[in-house]
Amino acid sequence: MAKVNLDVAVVGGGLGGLYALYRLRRLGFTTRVFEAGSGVGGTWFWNRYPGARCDIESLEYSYSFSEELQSEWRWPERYATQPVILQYINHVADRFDLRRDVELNTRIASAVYDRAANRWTLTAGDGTIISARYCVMATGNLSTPRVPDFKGLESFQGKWHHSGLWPAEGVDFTGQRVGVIGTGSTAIQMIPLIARQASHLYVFQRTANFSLPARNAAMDVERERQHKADYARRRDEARTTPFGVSGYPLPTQSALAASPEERRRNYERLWDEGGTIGFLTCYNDFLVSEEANETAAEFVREQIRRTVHDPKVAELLAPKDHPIGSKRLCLDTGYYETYNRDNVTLVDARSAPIEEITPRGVLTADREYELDAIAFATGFDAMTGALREIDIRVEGGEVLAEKWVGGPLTYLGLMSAGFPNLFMITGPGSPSVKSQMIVSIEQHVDWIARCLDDLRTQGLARIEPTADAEVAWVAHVNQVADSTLYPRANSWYVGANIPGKPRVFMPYVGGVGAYRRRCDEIAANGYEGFEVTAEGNAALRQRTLSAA
Ligand code: N01
Repeated sequence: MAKVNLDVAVVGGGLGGLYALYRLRRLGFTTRVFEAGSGVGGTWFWNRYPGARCDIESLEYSYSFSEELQSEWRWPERYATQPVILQYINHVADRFDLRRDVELNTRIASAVYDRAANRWTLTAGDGTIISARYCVMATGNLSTPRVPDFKGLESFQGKWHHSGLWPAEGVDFTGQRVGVIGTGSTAIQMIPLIARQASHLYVFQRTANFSLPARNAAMDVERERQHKADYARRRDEARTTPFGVSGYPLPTQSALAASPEERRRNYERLWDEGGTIGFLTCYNDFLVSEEANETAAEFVREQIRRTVHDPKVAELLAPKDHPIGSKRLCLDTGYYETYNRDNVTLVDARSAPIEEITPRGVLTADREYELDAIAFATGFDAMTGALREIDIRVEGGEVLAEKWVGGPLTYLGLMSAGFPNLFMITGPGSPSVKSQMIVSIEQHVDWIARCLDDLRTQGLARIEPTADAEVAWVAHVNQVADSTLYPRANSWYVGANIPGKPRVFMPYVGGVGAYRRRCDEIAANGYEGFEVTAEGNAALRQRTLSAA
């Protein structure tokens, strides 16, 4: 049984874990990454379904930590595909010599903290035991795929796949009758491509989602040149914006203060430009006032009605049960147009729900659909799923999954009280999924790196949030969310897609800029809200940690 001794164990070899390794190794901490997959890439390793691509422009959705990397890497399209992003991540792993400290095919099953020894012991599925002073969970927000508990799935005689565990060799649907279950971001990307291959495609829609056109295109070389020439300023700007994307500052104008003509012109311009962030930041009341929000929602419904020829299908596709943007806004290429094809049928799985999977296909309350293949685009146990799957506990103390039974409790989405030296990258309670993920990943890793460095410099060895600071932060996260329209939607942001999951709004929606400032202030104020202790008899030697 292999035993590994480290300063820092990082769980997860995606964008977060790799950057953590890069930063911590440069600070001289012995660090290793443990990754369940057979390759690096995390989300971009697993989600290989047709049409998978980023919905944030690649010039933004990329690491900023290396000037050479960001200026030299060429993105072929405005929005990179999954294979290109995976290639980029592999390039980063090679370029910064990260692979020698990445253990692939290693799924961490448990992480147990021993207070007396001040060490975490991680156990992998293959029996490897890792002892580390610090543990960084870079396990991702959307890394626990979820296939609904449909009766009869095992009896299905065709092939089925979940988008988040898609076969690396791809799936050929040529000439097949295919069912796609779900109409979230993933389904909206895969449907147009599967429709081109399948003899017939049935889309099982329970809830219609708002989707905006991507207007993807080959990278405009001049635009790329200008963006890169201005990279330093743009990256700085991104860090101060609500969603972590440059060019989209905090909006100041109210939609209700604009005239209907002015609003329409604005929405048309944004629709023609493509992308989601323009809509999300077009007016300061877009995500807080139902009336303001409805002006944009109705504009998008009109575009759907204009695009889809069959008025009944258009009406089914036009979302009416949640404010636009309160669920993840989807981005598509030819999604609504796909419903004009003769070989595509939209099945209303709201009025006639799926009852079971049969050997021949899908049985709804209405009828049976005979299928050769099913693609589950049914989402993930988001934000907490991956952490709850690992048995994280303190010897003789708390178990994280039990502590979070009523919803995740964290301070800043970085740590949870009672679990010393355990960090999360983009954990619940941080902007995470409500931001450009790489901006948030870099911010969390930089914060953790600075914290570990400060601890080491000052002879300290243990940090954990106080229960009071955590309670106050969780209250703040809820209060900010409650002042918006976000909680109105049955989204995975509130865990609504997992039966029995407590309904708690998980990401922090106060904005990337405001959040970063708070994290920096907290560190600068001697890690306010954290308890830090020296090695040895912690209770007697409690000290204040000051930021370097
Ligand atoms: O998952 P989802 P996703 N019967 O949870 C339906 C990110 N992402 O994989 O809404 C019938 O959004 C469910 O219906 P309902 C992005 O953050 C990013 O699409 O629960 N239907 C819904 O339609 C995104 O938000 C990119 O009524 C059932 C769908 O399945 C997140 O991943 C690309 C059902 C699940 O939608 C997750 O998106 C793709 C049932 N029993 C995804 N159970 C980028 O571009 C579930 N559904 C970066």
